[in-house]
Amino acid sequence: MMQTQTKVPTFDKAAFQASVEQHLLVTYAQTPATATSRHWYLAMSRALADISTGNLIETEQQLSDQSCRSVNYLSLEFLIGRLTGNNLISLGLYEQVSGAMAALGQNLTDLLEEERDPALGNGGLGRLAACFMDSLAAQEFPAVGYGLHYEYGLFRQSFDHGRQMEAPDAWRGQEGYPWEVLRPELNQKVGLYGHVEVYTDDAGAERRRWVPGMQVDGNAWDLPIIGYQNNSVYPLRLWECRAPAPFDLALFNDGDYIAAQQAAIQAGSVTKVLYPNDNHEQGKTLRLMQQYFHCACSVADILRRHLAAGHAIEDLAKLETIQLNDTHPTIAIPELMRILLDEHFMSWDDAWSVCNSVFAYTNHTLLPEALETWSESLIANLLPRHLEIIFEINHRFMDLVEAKWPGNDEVKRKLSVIQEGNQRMVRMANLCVIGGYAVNGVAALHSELVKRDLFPEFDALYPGKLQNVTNGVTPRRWLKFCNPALSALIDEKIGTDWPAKLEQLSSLADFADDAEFQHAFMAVKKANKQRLADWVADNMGITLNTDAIFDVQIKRLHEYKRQHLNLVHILSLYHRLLNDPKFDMQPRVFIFAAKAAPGYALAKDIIFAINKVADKVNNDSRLAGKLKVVFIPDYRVSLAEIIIPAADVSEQISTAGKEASGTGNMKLALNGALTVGTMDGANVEIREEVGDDNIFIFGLLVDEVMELVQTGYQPTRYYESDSLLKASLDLLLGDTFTPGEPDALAGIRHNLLEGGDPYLVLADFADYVTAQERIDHAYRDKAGWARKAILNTALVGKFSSDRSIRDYVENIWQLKAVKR
Ligand code: GL5
Repeated sequence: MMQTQTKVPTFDKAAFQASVEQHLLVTYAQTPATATSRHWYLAMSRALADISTGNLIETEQQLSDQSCRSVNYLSLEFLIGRLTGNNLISLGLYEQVSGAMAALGQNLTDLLEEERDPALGNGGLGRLAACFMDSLAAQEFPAVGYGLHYEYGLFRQSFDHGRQMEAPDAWRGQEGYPWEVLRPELNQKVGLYGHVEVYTDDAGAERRRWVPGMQVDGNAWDLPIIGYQNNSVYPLRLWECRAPAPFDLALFNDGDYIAAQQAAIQAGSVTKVLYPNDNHEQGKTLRLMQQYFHCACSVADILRRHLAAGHAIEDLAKLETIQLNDTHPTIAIPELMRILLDEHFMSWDDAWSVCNSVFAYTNHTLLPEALETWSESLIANLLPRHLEIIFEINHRFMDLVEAKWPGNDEVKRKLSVIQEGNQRMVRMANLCVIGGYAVNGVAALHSELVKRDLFPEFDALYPGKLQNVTNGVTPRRWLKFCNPALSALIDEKIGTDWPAKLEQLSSLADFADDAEFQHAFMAVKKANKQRLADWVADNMGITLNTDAIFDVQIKRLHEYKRQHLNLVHILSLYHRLLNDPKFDMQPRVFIFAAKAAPGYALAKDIIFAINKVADKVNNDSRLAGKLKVVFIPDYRVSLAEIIIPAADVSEQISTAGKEASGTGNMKLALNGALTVGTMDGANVEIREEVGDDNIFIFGLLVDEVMELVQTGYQPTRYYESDSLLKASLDLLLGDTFTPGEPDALAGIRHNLLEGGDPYLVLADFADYVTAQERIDHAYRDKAGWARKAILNTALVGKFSSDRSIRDYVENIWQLKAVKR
C-alpha cells in the first residue's frame, strides 16, 4: 500500500524515560518504588505535554509572524474527553511510548485508564467543539478555541435504587491536570455591574463609557490541540475567574474572615461549575456572568494578538473571524462594539461593519426552550453599556425592517431583538443573525427548517446568510483510537491514510461481500462486544451474552430523544415473550447510558423506570436470557469509546424535526452499527450515504408531525386501538417492576396518555415495532448483517469533522492552511 509521508517527531526513548522519572520525582515527589499507576500516568503525560507545549509556542509564533488569518471558536463547552491516549496518536508516538513505559514496568493501557475525563460540556454541542478543534489542527487551519476553565465539570452520576444521584466532578484531581499550562502573561481584567458615564473628549465630542462596579481577573489555561502527525499545536484557551486580590487584608486583620474573602468567593463562583443543561436555557444571573466573562476575556485576547502583531484595528476582519457556538457567546457582539466605540473611538458605522464581518453563528437547535433570552433588567444591571449598544443595534435594524416591510408591525415584533411583554427580554439568536455575516444549521434538514420555520424573514432580508454545514466527528478518536482492532483491519485492506482522509473508507465497500473479510469484521465486533461485556460484568455485576444483538442508545436523556419509546418497545417484547407462545426473537441486550439534567423530573423518572425494568427482566428466568437491559452509569466520553465499537444497533429515534443533527449517530455507523432511526437530523444524510437497505427508517416525517399536532393529536386513540401498545403501557401500572411500590412508574404512562404525549411516542410506536422486527429478521442472516455493517463503516466518510471544517473554511471562514 502507498503511504503518504507524515511528520512525526523523532523519539529518543532514553530521554523520554528520563523525563518521566524526572516528573515523577520533581512534580509528584515519587520514586519508581513509591509511585502508583496514577503517578506514572501523571508523570508520563507531563513528559508528553513538555513536547506539545514547545510546539504550541512555536506554532503560535509562526502564525503571528506570517500574519495568518485564524478562526476563533467561542464555546461555553468543550467536551474534550481524555487527552493522553489521543495525543499519543496525534503525536505518532503511541507504539514508542508504550514500549518506553513497558521498559519502566508500566502497561500503557492501564495508565491511560487513570485519566479522568475532562467533562467540560454537556453533550453533542460540546463534543462537536472538541471534534472541530481536532480537525482544525489536523488540517492546519489556524485556530484558537476559547472556553471556560470550570472547576467542576458535568456532574458524576450514580444510581441509588435506580434513581439518579449527582456528585461534583473534580476533573483536575488534587494534582492538577497534566496537559494544562497556565499562561499568566495572557491574563485579562473583566468588569461587571456599575454604570455608564457621559463625558466630553478633548475634541469636544460627547462620549459614553462604562464604569464597572466590580472587577475580576481572567486567568488563561492552555490545553494543547495536537494536529494529527503534523507538529502543529493550537491552543484551547480556558478562562478561569479569580478575584484580583485573594482577600482584603484590612478586614482579615480585623478578624472579619468571611467579609475579607467575599470578593474571592464571588469571583471564584463564576467558573466554579458547568451548567448541566443540554438543549435548555435557565436564565440565571451567574450563567450570564459566565457568558460575559468568557466573551470579555476571549475578545480581549483576540484583540491583543491582533494588535501585538502590528495590525490596525480596522483590519480585524481581515485576520480574524469569530465563530459563536450557539447563542451562548452572543454577548461578544456588543462587547466588541463597546471596545471599538468606547476604547478605539471608531464611528458606529465603522465599528458595525467590522463586527458584521467578524462574527458567524451556528444554530444547534430549534427547541423553543433552548433559544436563549435574557431579561432586559438583568442585562441592565450587570452590563449597562452593553444594553445601550443592543438597543442601538436594534433601533437601526428596525429601520432596515421598516424599509423592507413598510408599516408591518407584526414582522417588526417578530424580528426585534427585544421581545415585548411583562418583562422585556433580549433574544440572543436574533442578535446573532443581525450581528454576524453567516448563520449555519448543523445538518441539511435542520438548516432547511431554520430557514423555513425559525427565521424565514431573516432569510428574505439577508439572502444567502443562512447556510448549512453538516456536523462531523473526528475519525482519530472515534475510530482509530477507540476501535484499534477495526482500525488495524482497515489498515490491512486500504492502507493507513484514512484517519486523515475518511472518504477513502469507501473502498472497503469492495469487500462487503467477501466472506473472509466479513468474518474478520464480525470477529472484531465480537471482541469489542466482549470488551464491553467485561466492563459491565466488572462494574455492574451483570453478565451479557455477546451473541445477542447489542442495541445501544447513548445520549443525554431528553423527552425529544425518546428513550421512553425504546422503553415501551422493551416492555412490548417482555409482554410478548411471556404471553405469546408463538413469539420468538433474537436475544437482545438493550444498552442505555445518559445523564438527565438534575432539575428535569420526567427525564429522571425515565432513568428510574429503565433501571427498574432492567432489574426485573435481567432476573426473570422465564425469558431464557432473550432480553437484557443495562443502564450504564456516569456516561462520558471514555465510556462512549467502549460502547460504540461494541454496538450492533444504533438507536436514533427522536421525533422528526427535533434533533438538529446528532453526532452519536455518525460515530456508531462509522463503527459498523446499523441505525434504527427517524427521518431527523443527520439520519437523513446517513441514509443517503449508506442506502435504504443498510438502515432501518421508521416514523412520521417532519411535516406529518406538524400536521398531526395541528389537527389535534390524541394519544389515547393509539392506546385504545393497539392492543400491544396498551398492554405495554399498562405494565407501567402496578408493581411488576417496583415490588412493594405500586404505580411508581405510572408517571411516564400518565405523561403519554393524559399529558398529551408532546413528542408523539404513541404515534410512532407501531412503526417502530415493525422496524425492530426487520432488525431481528436481518440479524438472523449472518452474512447479510455483516455486509450491512461493513457498508455502514465504508460509506459514512462524509461525516468526518475534517469535511465539516473544510465546509466552514470554504463557505464561511475563508482560511488558508498553514503548514509547519
Ligand atoms: C445539539 C443538538 O441537540 C444535536 O442534535 C447536535 O448534533 C449538536 C451539535 O450540533 O447540538 N444542540 C445542543 O444544545 N446540544 C446538542 O447536542 O447539546
